[in-house]
Amino acid sequence: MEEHKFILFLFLSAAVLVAGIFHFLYSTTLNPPSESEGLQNPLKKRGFVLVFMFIVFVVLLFVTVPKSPYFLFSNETPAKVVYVNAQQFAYMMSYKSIDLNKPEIETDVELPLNEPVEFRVTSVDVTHGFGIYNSKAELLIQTQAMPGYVNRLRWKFTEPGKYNILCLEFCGSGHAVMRSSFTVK
Ligand SMILES: [Cu+2]
Repeated sequence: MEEHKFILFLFLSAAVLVAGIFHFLYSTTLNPPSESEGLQNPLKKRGFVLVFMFIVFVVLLFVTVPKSPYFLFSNETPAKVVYVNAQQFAYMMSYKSIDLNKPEIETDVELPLNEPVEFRVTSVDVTHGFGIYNSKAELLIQTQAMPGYVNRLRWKFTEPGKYNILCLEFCGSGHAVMRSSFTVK
């Protein structure tokens, strides 16, 4: 919850900042500086705004990138690995790498509680999404399922129960019904 509030605060701050920048640019456009001032230093104020925006951007980058899912549990060994092949309009899941010629699909995937698990997600046709939702229908983590790439997604489930997987990329006529689930025990 705390993190949600922090993210909301971050978004609101960014919105206020952007509004302020727009207001500044708008007001300077309405009231251009006198000619002599303009000739002496035509871009000084806007240059300052650009530098300021660049600094804000770099600071936000440094604050948010370490929190991105790519580094989640990167120094831990996953207790279980699940291979996921997305395909219009379903997910194949297995504890072993999936051989498309004779796939061995797990119909009831079970994952351990409070231990890091890893999903290795790819697609066999078009780009799909792979979003994991808890029992309250809150999105916990997500990645894309892309043909030709394997995206690794690590997570530690702290509540037992059923989790739903939904596609988050519009992938065709059956997109809305593309879903799966697994259990955490
Ligand atoms: Cu889809």
